Parts: sequence; structure tokens; C-alpha cells
Amino acid sequence: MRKVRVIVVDYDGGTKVPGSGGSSPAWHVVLEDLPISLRAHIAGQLTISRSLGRYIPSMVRFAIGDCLRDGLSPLLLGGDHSLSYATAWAARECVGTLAVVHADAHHDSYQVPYLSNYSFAYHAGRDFGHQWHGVGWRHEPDQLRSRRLEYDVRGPSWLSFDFDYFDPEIFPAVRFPVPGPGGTPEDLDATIDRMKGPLLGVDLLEWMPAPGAENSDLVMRTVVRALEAVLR
Ligand SMILES: [Mn+2]
Repeated sequence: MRKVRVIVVDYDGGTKVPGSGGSSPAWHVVLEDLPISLRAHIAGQLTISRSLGRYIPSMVRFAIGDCLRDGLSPLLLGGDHSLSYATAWAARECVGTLAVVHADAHHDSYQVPYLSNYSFAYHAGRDFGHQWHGVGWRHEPDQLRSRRLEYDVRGPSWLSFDFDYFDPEIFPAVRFPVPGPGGTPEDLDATIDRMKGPLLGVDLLEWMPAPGAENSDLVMRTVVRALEAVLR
């Protein structure tokens, strides 16, 4: 049975108390509500507290690397999108170059010398040689990408998903919403269906629940879909 290790990063995730979610909904609540059939596939959960601050990217890199070396599929939940640089780094170290499907309203590919959530895609592509496939990019006209993959991606792959990919009408709980039309859950399904090789890992980032907000069904649906895709 394939196993997944969940790595939760609540830094920048809109929660108040590291690791607990405080008074607002957070990843641990979503994980507790997962169907039993999926929870059976989860081999451990590591929560990296936001109090670790600037050490978080390195911890993510080591944690993802450990998963891959142990034959587990990592599922990174939370944090800002610059953390995908750390997952791309670990993937390169452990399994080599792969196809990264980057679903996001933003291209995050600014060619600037410093690494941030605006430039991580440029840095990760350049430094690690991964093949980069943008999906749903819409915030700048010269970097538009279709809301779903329109071709098959083969070979080992990774899904790097920003919740602002979704249309803000259906999912407003993000830090930097971009006017639609944005992606739909069906667009995400269609994109995953185009990923024909093994999906080695998934990042689901940039969910920022408002304090006191209910858990979003769409967050749960996205986590379930990601887990199913890794386990298929
Ligand atoms: Mn984004």
C-alpha cells in the first residue's frame, strides 16, 4: 500500500497558534475529517511551527527528502508558495528532474536575484532543471496559461498548487486573490488526469482562512483529490 507523509506548515497560514490553528480552521482539522480509507494511507504527520521562522524552508527540504528516500509520498500543506523551492530542491536531490505542474493565479516567475513567493518558479526551474508547466496563470496578460492542462505530462511529476488558482467567487480565502475567471474543481481534476506518470508529491499552499471561518469544503475536496492522485 502506498503511503503518504503529511508535512504541515502553518507559518503564514492564517492561524494564530503554531501547530494548533488557534481559533481559526487549519490543516489539522482537515486531516482529522479525512475519510478513514484515506487516513489509512497516511504514515505520519510532521507539523513545522511558524515559530521556526527562517529555518522553515530548510526543514521542509529535509522533511521532503526523508519522505522520498523512505519511499513515501510527501504532501505539503500550508505556508507560502516560496516553500515550493524547498520541495523542488529535495525532489532534485532524491529523484532527479521531474515535471512540475504549477497551478496558480500567479506565475511567480519574476527573474529577480532573490528568492520569494514571486520568484520561486523562476529560481526552481533554473536551479534544479525541472520541466515547468504553468496552469491557470491569469494575473499578467503576457503569462496567461490555460485553466487546465491541455496536453499529457509524462514521467515522474509533482503538483504545486496555490489555492488562489481557484476563482475567487468560489474560494476567496487566499492572501492575494486575482479576479476570475479562475480555475474550478473540475479544471483541477482534468489537470490531474493529464498527469500520466507517477505523481511523487504535492504542495497545497496559500490557504488563508479568515479567523472564525468554517472549514471550506473545497479545501477538503482538494486534499482528497491530491491524495487520491498520489495513491492511484
Ligand atoms: Mn498565487
